[in-house]
Parts: sequence; structure tokens; C-alpha cells
Amino acid sequence: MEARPAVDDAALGREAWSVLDANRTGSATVPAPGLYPHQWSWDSTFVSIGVARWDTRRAAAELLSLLSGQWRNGMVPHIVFHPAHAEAYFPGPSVWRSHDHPAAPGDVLTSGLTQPPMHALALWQVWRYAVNRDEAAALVRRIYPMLAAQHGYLAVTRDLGGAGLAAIVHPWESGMDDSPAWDEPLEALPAVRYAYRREELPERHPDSHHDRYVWLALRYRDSGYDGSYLRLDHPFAVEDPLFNGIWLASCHALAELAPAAGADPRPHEEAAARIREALLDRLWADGLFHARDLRGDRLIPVRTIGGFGPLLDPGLPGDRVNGLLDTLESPRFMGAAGYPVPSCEIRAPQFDRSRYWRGPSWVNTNWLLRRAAAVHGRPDLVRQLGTATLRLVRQAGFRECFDPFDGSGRGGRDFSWSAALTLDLLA
Ligand code: 2M8
Repeated sequence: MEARPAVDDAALGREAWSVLDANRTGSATVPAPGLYPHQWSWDSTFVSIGVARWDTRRAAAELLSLLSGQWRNGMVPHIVFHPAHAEAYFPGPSVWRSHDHPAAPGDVLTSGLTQPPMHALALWQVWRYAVNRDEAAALVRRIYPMLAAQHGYLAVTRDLGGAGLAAIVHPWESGMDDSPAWDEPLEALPAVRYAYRREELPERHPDSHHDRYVWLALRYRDSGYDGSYLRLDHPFAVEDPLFNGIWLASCHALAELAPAAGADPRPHEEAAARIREALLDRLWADGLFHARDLRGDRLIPVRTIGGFGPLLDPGLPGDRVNGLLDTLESPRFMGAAGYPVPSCEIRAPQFDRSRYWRGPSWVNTNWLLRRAAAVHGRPDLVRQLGTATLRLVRQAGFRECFDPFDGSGRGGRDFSWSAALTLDLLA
């Protein structure tokens, strides 16, 4: 493992700010220099969360920049492209062709997919820590309608299973691209080959799956990003517990923000209750939530970090909370990892300690689980997750992800959400 000189909290905080400053292009922050040169949706929500305690305007600008890419049907895209080097990442705007779509913004280039709806949680954090309360209220009044539209899009266009959960229609939408949870639904797709150039690190997913990612994106694009095509024909549709657990937590956040926006909180509380019921009904098995493959009509057996997503819900019944925490602390996950929390069950045959979402530990999922532990009154676990995550970045730097056994860094360097959430953990 790379040795780094010992850094105290103050020095670590300064390093985190300098990574975020260097990755900032205008009002948006890119996830990592070179590798991801545009604004990514959930990455920016973590950046906003991380800077919110110190700089309301910067946190707000991050969200507003992302939301400038929101489509008229409410969809918040997973990438807002930086026009100066639009094709520096594959697939770029010439693949997505958002500018040809009537619902996409005319002046901002975006992808056609979405990502976990962390946005209301991020706005809530900005609102909570803003010192200037008038400014905070004005911000909530401005952003709330956009987020209500985002939630409406998920509830109407993405309820492909008809039971109240939002379906992802591409692995990229999960934020956990190469998670073993998507192996089976991806292997049911035709084997395809495309010619393209992509900046890759050795830890990246197997090529065969990446070609299927491209194929899925092109099919959806060629349907005209059509909702009824998704419902009837699109070959990848999965109810993911992390995506839906985040959506549920964001419903609670919108309910808390609604009065500041002069709106009624009840529809968001009702939405949260519906999502909870559907999660319990459709995705729970053996002490964990599992993704449901709507096309294969079955639960995906592999246990991954995504299965803990519903823990973010303060209203989750106590027996399920206990079951989830037992699984989390067992040797399947935290119990056998030196540096929690592995993104896939350590005992699973698909577990791979160094390949992205197939094993490594991530700062953002650690942060989410720490928040869940706080929600469910587990201060010991809050401390443990916070300390372990800070140990990772202190030792290996703000890497994209980390080997869960020895803590060595994996993927990109100077990674924005690792830096931003470190600031929050240090607070
Ligand atoms: C990774 O995903 C992108 C596609 O969206 C990629 O593999 O090129 C994921 O880790 C995702 O969660 C993240 O938002 C993105 C940018 O950091 O990178």
C-alpha cells in the first residue's frame, strides 16, 4: 500500500478543499480530473452536502448547475456535459443526442438517463446549515418545484413494475455500474461489440458488459426516450433497493422542506409510505433487500451494498432494521473487512476486492450508511463508520474507492465526493 505522510484533521480538510477547488469548472464540480470531465448527478449532490456547512452559495450553485439540465418531464439527467470538451468522455453528447429531444433543455447538453435521487437530501442539508435564513428560504422556494417534478417523473414514468417503486433502466442509473447485481439481467441481453475509445483504469468492468451498456443506451435513445417503450419493450428494468431507499429518504426531505416552499408536505409523506410498503413487499429476503429483475421476474440473489439502502428510512420497521444491521456487521460485510464497507458480500463468488462496485469500499456509501446508523440510534456504528472512512482517505488519499482488506486506493485520484464527504465527516 502507498505510504502517505501522516495528516492531521486540519491538513486533511485543507487537502479536501483544494481537490474540490481544482475540480471546479464554473459553478459545477467534476467527479475527477481527466476520467470524468463533466458534471455527474449524484456526485454533485455529495459535493453539495460536503460544502453546505461552510458555503451555502457554492452548495446551491452546484445543485442549480445540475438542475439546469433537468428535462421538462422532470427527469434529472445523470450527466450535464461541459461544452468546452463535450466528447472527452464516452458516451458524450453525440451519443445521447439530447438536443434532438423536445423535453430536453435547448441550451444544455445532457445524457438521457438519471441517477439515484439524492437531490432533496442535498437541498435539505443546504437549508439546514445555511446561516442566512432568508437566503435559505428563497433557495428552497426556487428548487423545491424542480425536485417535486423529479419525484413525479419517478412515480409516474419509472414505476415500471406498477407497485410503487422506481425502476432503473440501465446499470449507469444505479450509480453502481458494474455491481454483480446487474450480471444476470445483462447476460440475458445479446452479445454486441462497438468500436469506441474510452479512458479506462484497470479496475474497470469487463468489456462485454460495457458494450451491452452502450447497446441499452442506444436502444432507449432510439425509442425517443419514450416512457411507454420503457414499460413495454426495454430489456433492462430493475427495482434497486439503494435507488428506492434514497428516493424514500428524499421524500422525507421534501416533506420537511415543503412548508418553507409554501407547499403541502403530505403528498411526500404518503409517497414515502408507499415506497416503504413496496420495498418490504417486493425486495426483502434473508436479512437484506435485493434488487428485483422485472424482465426475469425474480429477485437477484447476490447481496450487495445496495441492499442496505432502505435503512435510510426512519420509518422502517424495527425487526427489519435489526436484520439489516446484523447483516451489515456480520462477516458478510463489515465483520470481515479491515476497511468497511465492501460493496459486495465478501463471501459471494462475484466478490472482487479491487474492481469498482464488485467489492471495494466507497466513501459515499459509507457516508450513507453512517447517516442510516444515526437515523436508527446507533452512535457506536456512526463513530465506527466515520473513523474507518477517515482512516481510508488519510492513508490512501481521496481515491475513487478502496480495497476493503488493506485500504489501498483504487480507481481515480482526487475524487470529488471522497473529498467533499470527508469535510462533512470532519465536522
Ligand atoms: C461511475 O459511473 C460512470 C457512468 O455514469 C462511468 O463508469 O463512467 C460510477 O461510479 C457512478 O456512480 C459515478 O457517478 C460516476 C462518476 O463518478 O462514475
